[in-house]
Amino acid sequence: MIDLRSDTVTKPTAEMRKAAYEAEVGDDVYQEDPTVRELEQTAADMLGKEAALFVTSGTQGNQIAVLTHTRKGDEIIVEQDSHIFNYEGAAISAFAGVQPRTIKGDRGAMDPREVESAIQEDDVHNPETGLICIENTHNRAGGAVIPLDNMAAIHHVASANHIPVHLDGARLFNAAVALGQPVKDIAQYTDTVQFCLSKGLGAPVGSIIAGSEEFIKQARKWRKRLGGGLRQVGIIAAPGLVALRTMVDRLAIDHEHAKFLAEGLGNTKGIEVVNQIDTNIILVDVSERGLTSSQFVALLKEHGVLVSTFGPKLVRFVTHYDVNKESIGDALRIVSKL
Ligand code: TLP
Repeated sequence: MIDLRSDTVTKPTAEMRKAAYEAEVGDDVYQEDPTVRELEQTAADMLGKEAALFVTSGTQGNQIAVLTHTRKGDEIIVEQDSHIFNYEGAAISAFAGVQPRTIKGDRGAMDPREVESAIQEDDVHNPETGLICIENTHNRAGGAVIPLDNMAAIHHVASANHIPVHLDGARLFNAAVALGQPVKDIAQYTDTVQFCLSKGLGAPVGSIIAGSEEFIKQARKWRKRLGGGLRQVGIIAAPGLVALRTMVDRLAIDHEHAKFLAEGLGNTKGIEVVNQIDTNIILVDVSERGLTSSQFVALLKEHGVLVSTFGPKLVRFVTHYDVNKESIGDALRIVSKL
C-alpha cells in the first residue's frame, strides 16, 4: 500500500524508538519527568514563548487553548474551513461552551478588516469575543501557508481589542520550512500556539501548546481535568525531541514530492489539481469523469494507493517521509492507468 491519506500515518524512526527505550522518566503529573521537561523547554525556546506543555493530540491542544482563553458564552472567531470548526466534533461548544463566528478566508487567510468587524461590541445582547484562531498551514486550503503580514495584521487588530490569538499550527513546521524562516517568526504574531509532533515530524504521539507561564499553568490544570495528565510519559516525549532535532529540515523533501505528485496528477485526464502547492497537501477534483470522491478513493485502494475524501468531489493526497519519490511515481502510474 502507498499511503497518501495523511502525514499522521508516519511511523517512528529507528532513532525515535531507541530514544523511547532509553528515555529517563518520572511522574509528569508531579512535573518530575526530565524528558518531558526537556521537550517542553526545547519547544518553548523554538517558539519564543515562555513555557510549553506536552499534550496528547492536536485536538486536545487546541481545545485546552480554547478552554484556557475563554469563558462559557463567549464567541470565538475561526476561519470557516478551519480544523477547529470542522473536525473537532464541535468540542469548542461541547467543552468550552463557546460559539464560533466564522469568516471565509482566502486560501485560509482571513481578511484582518473582516476579523475586526466580527469582534463583538460591548452590549448586553452580545457575546464577548474571547479568542481569534488562525490555522497555519491551513489544511482544507490544501496546506496553504498563511502569509506573515496577514498574521501580523490580525494580531494587531486582536491586541488593540485585548483579544488573544491562538494558532492551530498542527503543521507549523511545514509553514516555517516553506517560508525559510524559524517557527519563532510565525509564533511572534500569536499569544498561544499548538503544533503536532505526530504529523510530518514523524513522532508517534503528541502535540505541544505554548504561551505565557500563566497560560501554561492554567492549561496544565485543564489538561488534568480532561484526563490528559500522564505519568512516565518521557517514553513518548523522547521521540518528540528526536522529531524536533532531526525531522524539521527534511520537510522540504515532502514539499518537493508534493509538487512532483501534483504535476503528475495535473497531467492526468479527468483530474484537476485545485490548490497551489505550498507544502505537502494536494487537493484534486475528480468529478469530471462522473466519479464521486468516495468511488475514486475506493478504486485507488483496490490498486494499492490510499488517499482520502475531502468532500463529495475532492480527494486529498498528502506527502510524508514514509513515502519516497519512487512510490509516488508508482502511485502516479496507477492513477493514470485507471
Ligand atoms: N488533521 C487530520 C484530520 O483530523 C483531518 C489530518 O489527517 O489532516 N489541526 C489541524 C490543522 C489538523 O490538520 C489536525 C489533524 C489537527 C489540528 C488535530 O490533530 P490530532 O489528529 O493530533 O488531534
